[in-house]
Amino acid sequence: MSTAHPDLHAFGLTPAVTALAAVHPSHMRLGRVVRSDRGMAFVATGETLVAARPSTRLIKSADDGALPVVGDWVLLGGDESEPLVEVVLERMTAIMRRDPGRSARVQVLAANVDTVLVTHPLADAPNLSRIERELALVWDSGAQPVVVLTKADLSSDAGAARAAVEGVAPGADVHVTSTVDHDGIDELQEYLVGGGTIALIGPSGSGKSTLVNALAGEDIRATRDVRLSDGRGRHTTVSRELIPLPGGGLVIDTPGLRAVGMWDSAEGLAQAFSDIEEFAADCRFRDCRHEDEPGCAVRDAVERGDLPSRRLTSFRELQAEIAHVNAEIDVRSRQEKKREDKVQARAIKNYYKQGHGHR
Ligand SMILES: Nc1nc2c(ncn2[C@@H]2O[C@H](COP(=O)(O)OP(=O)(O)OP(=O)(O)O)[C@@H](O)[C@H]2O)c(=O)[nH]1
Ligand SMILES: [Mg+2]
Ligand SMILES: [Zn+2]
Repeated sequence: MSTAHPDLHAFGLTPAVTALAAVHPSHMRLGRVVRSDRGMAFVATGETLVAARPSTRLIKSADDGALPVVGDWVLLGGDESEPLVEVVLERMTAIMRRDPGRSARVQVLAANVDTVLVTHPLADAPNLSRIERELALVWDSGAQPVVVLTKADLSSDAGAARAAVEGVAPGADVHVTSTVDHDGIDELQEYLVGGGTIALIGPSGSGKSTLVNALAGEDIRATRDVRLSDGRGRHTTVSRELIPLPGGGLVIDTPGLRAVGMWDSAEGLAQAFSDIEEFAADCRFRDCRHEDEPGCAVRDAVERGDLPSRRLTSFRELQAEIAHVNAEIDVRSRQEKKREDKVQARAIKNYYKQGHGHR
């Protein structure tokens, strides 16, 4: 059984994690990834911070997206001079998007997060489609999404903006904050009670790092300089990082996301659009696409004014995107299978060429 250092509790250690670690050989050290950078994982063991690479065995056995990411619980082997991540323990939750750099690949943004603060600024009217997309991604991760509308001090009608966002966020709490007036921050502390891990996602400049500082009660993260804050697309935060907070609980601050491509997240979509799913239960056909089928309860709801038509449009767009990515995943796995078959066929051929076999 792997033994855990007592100080790992500050990094969110739970009995469930201890149990997952217990089935592995005891010489390996348990730790949590606080940052992952170009293949190197920085792992808190409770005593110290270890920079470790994934072992060759882990790289070979790991599926797409299974290498260590921030928030992962891992087991370390190797030696002093070359520590290695030997095992990534099964994730309780994983926030995944389509890898913006490689087609038909997944990128895991963070693991083992309990609550995700989907952070959007109120300086302009909230971007509802973007919020819906991020909510689908978070629901799919298994973590609980919460919407945080920031910069209320810059909004002319924060109440109206909040109501609009509530309409696209069934099942998620919506908070309104201002770090200038210190409004709405205390309510967010409740998500840290019990030592949970929260993560912040959202566009660059939405005030994620500023919120982290407000929650910490001290400036532990660099935020964008107000005097320079006009530049678009400049990311102040450049890496995803897990930080234990002085008052308990942990937070993962992330760089602003430019693109949020859906992954294979049909379940998350259904949860993010549970209002549509409820209407759909009354559609005449079980596989109704809510397009031109007769007896469609979803289109009826739109006609009655019970469901905004933009909501149905977003749902369809995200659904189509997920179908597209699934088709790409299929093509890729077929190609990979073909390649594997070829390699195997060649190996068998060589085997016989070398005079083995009974022919
Ligand atoms: N007026 C006002 N400004 C805020 C508020 N919260 C954050 N800001 C400002 O918004 C700017 C961006 O804040 P950051 O916390 O750096 O934003 P971020 O989301 O971490 O950005 P990235 O790290 O680039 O993803 C900074 O100039 C903050 O001072 C707020 O409640 N009100
Ligand atoms: Mg930041
Ligand atoms: Zn229908």
